[in-house]
Order: sequence, then C-alpha cells, then structure tokens
Amino acid sequence: MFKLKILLLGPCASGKTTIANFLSDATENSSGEYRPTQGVRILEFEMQNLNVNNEKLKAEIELWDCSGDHKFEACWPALQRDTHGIIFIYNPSSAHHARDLELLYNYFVTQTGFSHKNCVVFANQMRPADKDLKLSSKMLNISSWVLQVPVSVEESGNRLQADFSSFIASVLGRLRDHSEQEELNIINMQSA
Ligand SMILES: Nc1nc2c(ncn2[C@@H]2O[C@H](COP(=O)(O)OP(=O)(O)OP(=O)(O)O)[C@@H](O)[C@H]2O)c(=O)[nH]1
Ligand SMILES: [Mg+2]
Repeated sequence: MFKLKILLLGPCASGKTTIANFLSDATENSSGEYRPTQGVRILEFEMQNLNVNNEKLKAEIELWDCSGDHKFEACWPALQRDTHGIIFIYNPSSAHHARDLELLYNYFVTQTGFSHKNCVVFANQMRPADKDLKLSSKMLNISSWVLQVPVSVEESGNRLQADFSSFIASVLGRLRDHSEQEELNIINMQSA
C-alpha cells in the first residue's frame, strides 16, 4: 500500500488544525478554542476507495498539520522533505492571508520545483460572508494551474471530504505511474 506524506500549509488561524481534525476524524481540540499548533502535528490514517483511473485503491496518509507561524521557519526544509502533496489553506477575505500564502507557495513550490500538480488551495470560508467572495487565481498571485477550491467544515463537510479524496487520488495516481515507470526502467536496464 502506498504511504503519502501530505502537508497542510497556510497562515496562522486559517483553519489547518480544524480541517486536519475533521479529515482524520480526530476529536481533540474540537471546542472551537484557538490553540496555535507548535511546529507540526502529524495525523496518520488510512483511506479506502480512492478512485484512481476507475480502480479503487487504499492509501496510508500522513497528514502534517504545520504551524503557520514564521518562528518555525527553521523547520521548513524538514517539512518539505519527501512530501507527496501540499494543501494550502487560507481565508480568502483576508489580504494578509493571501500574501502569506503566496510566500509559502513561493518557498515550498516555486523555489524547490515541487510539481504544482500535486498542490491544491483550499479557500476556507470560515464566516458566512466569505461565501460571496469569488475565487480567482488573479486574487491569489500564484500559478493559475493550481486548483482553488472553496471549503467549509461547518456547512459542507461532505464536499470537503470529497475534494480531499479526489486530491489524494490524483496524487496517488501520479505516484503509482511514476513507480511503474521506474520498475519498467529497471527491467529494461537489466534486459539490455
Ligand atoms: N466558525 C469557524 N471557525 C473556524 C473555522 N475554521 C477554524 N476556525 C476557528 O479559527 C481558529 C483557528 O483555527 P485553527 O484550525 O487552530 O488554525 P490553524 O490554521 O491550525 O492555526 P496555526 O496552528 O496557528 O497555524 C480556531 O478558534 C477555530 O475554531 C471555520 O470554518 N468556522
Ligand atoms: Mg494549527
């Protein structure tokens, strides 16, 4: 079974821990009280029925719920290492969230050459008024190739779960294709 390391990155108080707890079914700190994550918290769980090219696959997920605080910047290279996918989370009604997210995107994707295909942006609609905001790649100054999805834990948890599953399935599909290609290369080298 494939094991995927997935980072949750975004500004402080953008809802990373809330979303991580929801996606992993964790109940800790579900009181609504804000407790900033110190460094990183890793949640491990299994996902079934991931639809990869009409096949149902399983995967073991390591969800790295990272702190948005820049005081932990020294840990960023360790967070980046061996990552398969990155979920960026921000609140679209906050200009400073958008700027902070651009900085994180630049560090973790643009500068390292990490594939934008394995990234997604969740625009966390924390307040009802956030729903009126139209998302566009122009508002967030990052690659227009990266999919931006509006999410809400409170109002559309099922859709959030579905968006997360389809992102994981797409990362898994690319990882599997890559592994199969590497196996073929080894076989070809041995028979040459
Ligand atoms: N009403 C509402 N509150 C939310 C939502 N998402 C997060 N919050 C609240 O916003 C605060 C911050 O959420 P966290 O999930 O801890 O934020 P974080 O991104 O993990 O923050 P750091 O760990 O400091 O980087 C908490 O009080 C949450 O309860 C939401 O969708 N709706
Ligand atoms: Mg947190």
